[in-house]
Formats: sequence, structure tokens, C-alpha cells
Amino acid sequence: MMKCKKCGERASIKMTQHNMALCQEHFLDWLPQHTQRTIEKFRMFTPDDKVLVAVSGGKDSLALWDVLLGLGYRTDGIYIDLGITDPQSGLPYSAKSKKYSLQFAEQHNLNLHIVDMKQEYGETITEINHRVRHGRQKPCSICGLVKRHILNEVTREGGYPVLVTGHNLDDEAATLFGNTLTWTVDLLQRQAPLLPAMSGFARKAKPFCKLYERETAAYALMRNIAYVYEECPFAGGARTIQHKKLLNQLEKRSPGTKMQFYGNFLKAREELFAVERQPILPEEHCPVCGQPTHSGQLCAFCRLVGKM
Ligand code: Q46
Ligand code: ZN
Ligand code: ZN
Repeated sequence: MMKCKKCGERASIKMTQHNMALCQEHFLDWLPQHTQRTIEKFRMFTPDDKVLVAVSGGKDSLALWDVLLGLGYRTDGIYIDLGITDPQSGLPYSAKSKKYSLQFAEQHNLNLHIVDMKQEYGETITEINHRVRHGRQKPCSICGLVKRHILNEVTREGGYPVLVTGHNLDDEAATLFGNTLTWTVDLLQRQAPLLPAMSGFARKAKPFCKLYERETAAYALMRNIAYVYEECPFAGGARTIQHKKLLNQLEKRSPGTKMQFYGNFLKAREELFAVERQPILPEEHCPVCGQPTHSGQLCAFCRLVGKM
């Protein structure tokens, strides 16, 4: 029987990469403490800040919201209803994830901003994808652009000092893997646990960036958080998922690989991208929405929705 490192009772989770097993009670203490250390280490925010949590209805973002509440942070949530439905099964993915996000906010008496793509901009992500690309490609790049734009807008207009997202270590390691394979330097430069506010971009933080996905999933399960189990219907086959699989194989053979890969990148990053090599960010602003743009013309988001 595997025993809890803290109390010697039967362990509920074994974390080989930390050389540690914990019972449910001690795991539910450990994970928020680990998150708090990450928040402090990267100076993400303080208890005086009102934090905006980007909520997708999935396990990571809801677990993060739960942890921040438990740690005593003041929080609001933001959910974007992208209007995504599975083209094959007809599963109303967005409707389902919205239900869980609302349910969590109501249970804890929290304020959740909801931006509805159809209501606000007249088209869902699936519809925009059909109009722009005749539905031949996945809508992920359009979706990513829309999400970044709306999250930035709500954070800045709501006067929130920081936006937090539920990205975990598996997400970060997979993104890093992809960006390293192609040596996309500007993306590597911007991959950080904390991005300070600059040139019209809101401050962004990832308090779960050092936690494995199986740890955040275990937390959600142990805390009985109801979340949408299904992945977005467009997620399957995405390159990030392939990279996650590869990294999991490496992790299985040598536990701690993902932690080391990402952790050592963060250390190297400080040297590689010293202050003088900071990216030149756009100083110009979109004449319609006021968000940063390189061209001084309409930003990519306004060009996209302007056609609706
Ligand atoms: S929600 Fe949007 Fe993701 Fe779905 S369409 Fe692609 S980007 S996979 S995180
Ligand atoms: Zn214990
Ligand atoms: Zn714009």
C-alpha cells in the first residue's frame, strides 16, 4: 500500500516527479500551497488585487477558480460563449461548458461575465469559420484570436489588474515543445508564467503552470467540481495533443521530464531574452476597438468581425 508522506495513511495520489504520495486530505492542502508559491515566485498578484479568471467550464479553469477562492483571493470570472457544436455528434459543447461555468459561479455566489459571440457579434465561431474558410479548416486560429481579443478587452475595460488562465504544466510543456521544434523565437519569448501589462495588453498570469494535468484533474475530482468532460470537438488531432502524447511517453520512461523541460526553459529564458532583447510591441491602436495593432489599421479582430 502506498502511504501518504504526511500522515502515513493510505495515499490517494502518487506524484513520482515529486517523489511523493499523498492522501486526499493532504493533497487538497498541498495543491493550493504549491499554487500560492507559484503566485508569489512570479509576483503574479496580491490579495489586494481583484483577479479575473478566464473560465472555460473545463477542469483546469474551474479548479483554479476554486483554489484562488480557498486561498482568499478576490475574483470574478469571464466566460466566452463561442457557440461551438460538434459537427459530427451534434453535442452542444459551448452550451454545456457554459452550464458548468454558471453553476460554479452560482454555487459560490461569484460574478461571472458572459460574452456571447452570437449576441455580441452576430456569428458563432463555427459560422465565422464557414464564412472565412468555408469550414474546410479547423476554427482554432480564428477562435484563438477572438478569445485573446475579448479577454484583453474585458480585463482592461473592467479595470482588472490581472487576467489568470488555467494553463497547466502539460499545456505549457506541449506549447514549448511545439515552439522549440520550429524555433519560433517570438512565441518562445512570450511564453512565461507572467506577462506584464504593456502597450494595451493586459497583465496575464498562469498560476497552475507548474502543476501536472493529472494533479489539477485529481483536485477537481476530489473537490467534486462539476465540469465539462468532453474536449472541444475541434481539439482532437491538434498538434498540441500530439506533442502532449509524446511528452507523456517520455515522462513515463523518466518521471519529471516535463517538469524539467519547462522549469529549465524558464531559467534559460531569463538569460536568452534579457531586457535589451524585449520584443518591440505595437504602439499603435486600432481605430475601432482601441486595442494594440501593428499596422495602425483595423486590428485582426475588427477585420474579422467587421465582415459580419
Ligand atoms: S476552443 Fe477554440 Fe480550442 Fe475549440 S475551436 Fe480550437 S481553439 S479547440 S482551446
Ligand atoms: Zn495524509
Ligand atoms: Zn480593433
